[in-house]
Amino acid sequence: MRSVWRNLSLLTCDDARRVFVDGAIVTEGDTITWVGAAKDLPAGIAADRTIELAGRWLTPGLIDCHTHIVFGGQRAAEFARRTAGTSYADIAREGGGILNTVRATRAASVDELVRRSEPRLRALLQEGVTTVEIKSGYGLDFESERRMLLAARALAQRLPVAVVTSLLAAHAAPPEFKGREDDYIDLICREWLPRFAQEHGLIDMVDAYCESIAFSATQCDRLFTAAKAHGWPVRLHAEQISNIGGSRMAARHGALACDHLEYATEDDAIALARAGTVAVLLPVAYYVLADPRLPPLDLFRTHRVPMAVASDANPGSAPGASLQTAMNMARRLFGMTSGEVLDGVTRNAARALGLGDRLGQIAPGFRADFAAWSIDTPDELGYWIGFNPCSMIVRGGEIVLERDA
Ligand code: DI6
Ligand code: FE
Repeated sequence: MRSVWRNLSLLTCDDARRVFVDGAIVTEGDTITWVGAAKDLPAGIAADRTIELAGRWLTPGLIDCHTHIVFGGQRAAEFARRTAGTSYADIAREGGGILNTVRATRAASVDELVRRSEPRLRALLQEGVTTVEIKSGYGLDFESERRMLLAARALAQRLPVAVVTSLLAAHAAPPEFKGREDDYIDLICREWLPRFAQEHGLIDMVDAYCESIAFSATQCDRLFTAAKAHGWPVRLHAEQISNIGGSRMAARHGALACDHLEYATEDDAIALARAGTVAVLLPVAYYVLADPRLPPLDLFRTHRVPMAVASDANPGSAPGASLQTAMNMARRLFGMTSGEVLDGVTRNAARALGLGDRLGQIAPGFRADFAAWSIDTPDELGYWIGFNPCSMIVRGGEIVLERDA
């Protein structure tokens, strides 16, 4: 089916960041075949259908490249303690925090996890998100991690969103391994990875939490070596509340992404740039944890580290599920421009998932995933708070959602 999309303005997010105020797109099935100014549409193009967008702005479908939306329970009581002054790290050391969510997640079946998580995924979809990364990491035993990943895959069957999964078994040491982090990493490497590898298509990449309250760079290094031996790309939560060398280690592994990075240094930025690793910025977690330190945006700019922005949706440091909130916070709290933020939720987010040659740009050969916006100017992306101007979502060349905006 050949479709012509017209009467629209276009932010392509392609390599030249082209903008067409009166633009047009041609798609064949699920793929974009032509993009340009409406006046340049090839004459005599035999379209099966023409879709008129009433002057709306079109961007690539947004990509939320870092979420933890599959989990059981909630942590509102901890939020109350944190707003009263107890730190995130102190609660984690007491056995709360991530381990609190682990208890609720272990108690949930796949169906329950899907039921609890589906509204969160729907909220992201309505904001224009067509691809979302979902991590495990609240199971911390083989079967519970597997249930989380099965729930993530099941969600992709229920809603028109592409799901990319990350195994985050190295999120925290489970209670059974308290103080025996090395043994836990060995177990993941020796037993879990080979078992997951047999279940083709369950895991797309391997992630870890490299932090003083979680795993050391050496432990994450071991995990990455094992993961890569099975052919999985790797990425890392690094330098969120301290700097223990995670991002440099990840860069040595050619990691797709390094996430958080509040405590990254200039050497870290140089290493990430050389490796082509995407810096994934998570302003909602920065805001919720009332972080004392900003990620070094100017160093990332100077050294040309590609930057993405994600929701980090999770029950602890980023409760909720809103990429648009993250986009607003990236502008207000991190001083990113609207263009940097848009790149961060499209082309660079795709790259953070290893999908940069097929997703995140409106360009020939890319998948026809679009979000249409009822806005006057692109500067409105990441401007509104708690108001959603997304009015149509197209996935693989088909309109999958329309809403008043
Ligand atoms: N960093 C985060 O921001 C989340 N995980 C991580 O490694 C927080 C997860 C949580 O608090 O439940
Ligand atoms: Fe996270």
